[in-house]
Amino acid sequence: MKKIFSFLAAFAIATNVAASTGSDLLQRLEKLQAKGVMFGHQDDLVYGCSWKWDEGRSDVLETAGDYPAIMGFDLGGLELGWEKNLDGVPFDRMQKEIVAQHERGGIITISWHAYNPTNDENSWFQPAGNAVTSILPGGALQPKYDKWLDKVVAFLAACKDKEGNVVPVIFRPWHEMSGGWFWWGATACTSQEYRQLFQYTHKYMTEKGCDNIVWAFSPNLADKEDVEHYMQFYPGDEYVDLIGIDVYQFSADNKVYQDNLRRELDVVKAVGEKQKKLIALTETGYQNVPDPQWFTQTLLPVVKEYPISYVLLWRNAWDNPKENYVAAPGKPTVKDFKKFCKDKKVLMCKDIKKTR
Ligand code: BMA
Repeated sequence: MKKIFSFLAAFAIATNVAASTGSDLLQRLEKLQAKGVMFGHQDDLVYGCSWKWDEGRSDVLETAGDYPAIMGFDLGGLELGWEKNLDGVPFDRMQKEIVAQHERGGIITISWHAYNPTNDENSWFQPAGNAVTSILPGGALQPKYDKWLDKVVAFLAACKDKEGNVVPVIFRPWHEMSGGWFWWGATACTSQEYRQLFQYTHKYMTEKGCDNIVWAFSPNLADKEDVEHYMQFYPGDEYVDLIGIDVYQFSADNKVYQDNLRRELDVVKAVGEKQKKLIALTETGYQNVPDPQWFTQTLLPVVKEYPISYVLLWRNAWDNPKENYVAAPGKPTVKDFKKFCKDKKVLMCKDIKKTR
């Protein structure tokens, strides 16, 4: 009898562990992709346009009636041993919300605006010299990079649900590399060095036991996007599970934004089909959304044309009134945003929780 019990217990543990792997999440994402486009919002649970750190609040919940299916968080500052990230979000709170989102049936994506390893300045600081090669094997700061990765591994490993399973996440390191603004971007290192950085990160974290990750690769809007340009930084099929693109609207001309989106998503879709990867609009938005019908008239029509897994809108920043990307109580976009979230094709948290 005792033997049977221990066998059953071992089986239960094995199935629980399996339920939190990256490949399980990937399978779930594939099922969900057939149902619609998941709506995502960065930092949704920790602050909004007019509040910060209150528990249980969300600008999306308060305007559209449900939590986003995808919650985005950022690790920038974790590598330096900070208690709060670059936007003031305490890491222990972030872990709590990652687990809460998982337990309510939602999904998590994590970006990393890592500080510059050569001088601990922010991600946008480009020193003379090459920060990427300095942390790759053979570089003077390589051991420092391993320590950074150890912190990321420990952070993710500590995000456990009630059953003790590590929460699976979509991890999107080294994003927007095709632009020239980050120390890992196109003006700071070669595309080969970039690929090495991504590959090294993947290998190191996998060797350290991180099997809870869906790895995402996401360049940014380019003047002239084509498959060749998009693939320039691609680390390789074995390092990537999901591919995406970050595209923002910068002018009042909605058509320019839609054209940009379509141009990019055409390429992402073609690459996704060829490499057999899920695709997503990994970041988008229009600061302070001046057009009250932007969500249903500008964003939605394009999003509906593509088989994307999710669309992630950037943060309703408490610390920068310009950076408000989704509706919030009192904003002129509330009615339209609610309509967007209720669209049959758009999946919110309650729409996905049963698809495991
Ligand atoms: C950027 C901006 C910054 C922010 C960073 C990390 O795109 O929103 O203000 O610090 O993301 O969230």
